[in-house]
Amino acid sequence: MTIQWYPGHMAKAKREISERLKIIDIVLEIRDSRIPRASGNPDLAALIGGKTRIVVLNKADLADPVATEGWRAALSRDEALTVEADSRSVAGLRQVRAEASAAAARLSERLAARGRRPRPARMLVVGVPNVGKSTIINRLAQRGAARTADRPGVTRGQQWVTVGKSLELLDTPGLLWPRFDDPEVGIKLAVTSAIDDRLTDVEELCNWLIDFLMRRYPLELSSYCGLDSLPSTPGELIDRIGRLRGCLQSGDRVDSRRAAEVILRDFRDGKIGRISLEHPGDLQ
Ligand SMILES: Nc1nc2c(ncn2[C@@H]2O[C@H](COP(=O)(O)OP(=O)(O)OP(=O)(O)O)[C@@H](O)[C@H]2O)c(=O)[nH]1
Ligand SMILES: [Mg+2]
Repeated sequence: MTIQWYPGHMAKAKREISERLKIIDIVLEIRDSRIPRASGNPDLAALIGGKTRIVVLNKADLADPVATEGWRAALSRDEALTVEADSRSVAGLRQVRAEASAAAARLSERLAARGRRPRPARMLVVGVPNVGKSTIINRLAQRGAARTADRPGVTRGQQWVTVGKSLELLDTPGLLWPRFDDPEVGIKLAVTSAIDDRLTDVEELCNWLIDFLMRRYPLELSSYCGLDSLPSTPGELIDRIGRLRGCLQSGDRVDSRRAAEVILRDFRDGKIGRISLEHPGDLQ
């Protein structure tokens, strides 16, 4: 998961995805519901061209449901059919499965209308690191239950798994590089664990997160730290939380690095609440 996106890596990932796309009909683009913009890819639409694209807002269980519904509506209107998912459960992927099957059915109707031989639609899963690509592939494929034979003639040795009657899933995901047009994108990806903590400054991430929560989710933040009123700066609040959680070093001082790690972990586990770091209205 530790990936530094140098231009060379990006070019390679782009080539790999373009290569795989040649035989693909449907692209399942996985985004993180907490950051639907930052976890999107600026070049994907152009790479996909006229193929069917379905955007999945995954980890919806961790995001603010009002924001997610707003994103779902906005993205469905402006970009591509968008559904939300919680891929930890079968039920959480029901909508994804239904839309993918519907897209496959439309493809076979189109083939039939053109007098072509019907065949299963082929789907590829793509997304930024750690967004849930493998979890979704395993769940859609019900791994082990319905694996199709390797078909080197068509796919040069790639593994396909069947999903329903008329859909096949390529069982290796395509890794997307993030957007680079906005410096906050990197911070948001790191806060939601799409970038390894060893490559970032956890104290800076925590400061950014607490500052955001103080402005946008003060009630959730108050109840998380058990305080009726919040101090005026992120630094003071992190200090308070560090003290409450026993993140202390010699001289009874708060170990700010440990405090940052605890706070980030709690956020990622959903313990601060269902929080979205991007809201559809923010862009207007
Ligand atoms: N809460 C929650 N966690 C999820 C969801 N989907 C996946 N996860 C968790 O997110 C982590 C990453 O999931 P993966 O499926 O490995 O993600 P990936 O995109 O394949 O990651 P890479 O292969 O590293 O790029 C795992 O700990 C999953 O259990 C979801 O809908 N909700
Ligand atoms: Mg994976």
